[in-house]
Amino acid sequence: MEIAQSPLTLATEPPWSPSEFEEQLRAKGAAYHIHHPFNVRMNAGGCTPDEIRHWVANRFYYQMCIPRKDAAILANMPDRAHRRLWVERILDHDGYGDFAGDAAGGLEAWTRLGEAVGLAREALWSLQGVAPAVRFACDAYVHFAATAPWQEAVCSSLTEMFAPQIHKDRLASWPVKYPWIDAQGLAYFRSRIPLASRDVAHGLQVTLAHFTSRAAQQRALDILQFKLDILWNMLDAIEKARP
Ligand code: AHQ
Repeated sequence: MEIAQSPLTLATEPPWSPSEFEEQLRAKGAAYHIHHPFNVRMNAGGCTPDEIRHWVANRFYYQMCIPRKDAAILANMPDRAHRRLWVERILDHDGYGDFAGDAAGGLEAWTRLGEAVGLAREALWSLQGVAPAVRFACDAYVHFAATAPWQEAVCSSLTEMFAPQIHKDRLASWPVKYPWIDAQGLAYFRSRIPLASRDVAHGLQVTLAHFTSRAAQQRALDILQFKLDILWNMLDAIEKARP
């Protein structure tokens, strides 16, 4: 990842205050995939049923990668207090307890989304039709999470600062634009709104505390851009490979 400004300049500049740093991180929302032409068209009702199924099937690979990515970060976390918070993310996706109802986890909720758009469980879990560039982007995210310092991997999850809005958009538009989709299938999007806010509170606390020099703060912005590029690239690939 290229540092956006010359290292010499950054080395002499004073760090941003925590609130300025957070403001800079949040300004990166301008590159969030909510603005990607495919997402804009999907939210406006411009996707065919086949394109919706294609998006759900491709995004399932990302969803499958999330708990693996989080487990890789957990393994690198030396501090029990952070692990006690981070482990929740894995359970959110893989489920917990008797794995019934909401305890079944996000991968089950996404499977219900698949069934609601006309994708059988077997077809979704077969990962057939996942575009090579989607796999590549998701695998790059898992690899980064497993090999980067845990604080940098935590920082990369902060694209979720912008996620509540994208979920709210879907909950507002899909029932109107895609009435053929059983609204029960949208439960995953609804479940993520409070979870994203909970995750971001922890992720921001780690990020604001860890990246304290101006050069380190620029590194954090570059990490966030890397993850934004992963999400944007996924929609590029999904749009290009669409049925
Ligand atoms: O459903 C999503 C999710 O569980 C996560 C975890 C988080 C991370 O650790 O990187 N990011 C994320 C995201 C989810 N949904 C995406 C969407 O558009 O539905 C957004 C994505 C994110 O903003 O990073």
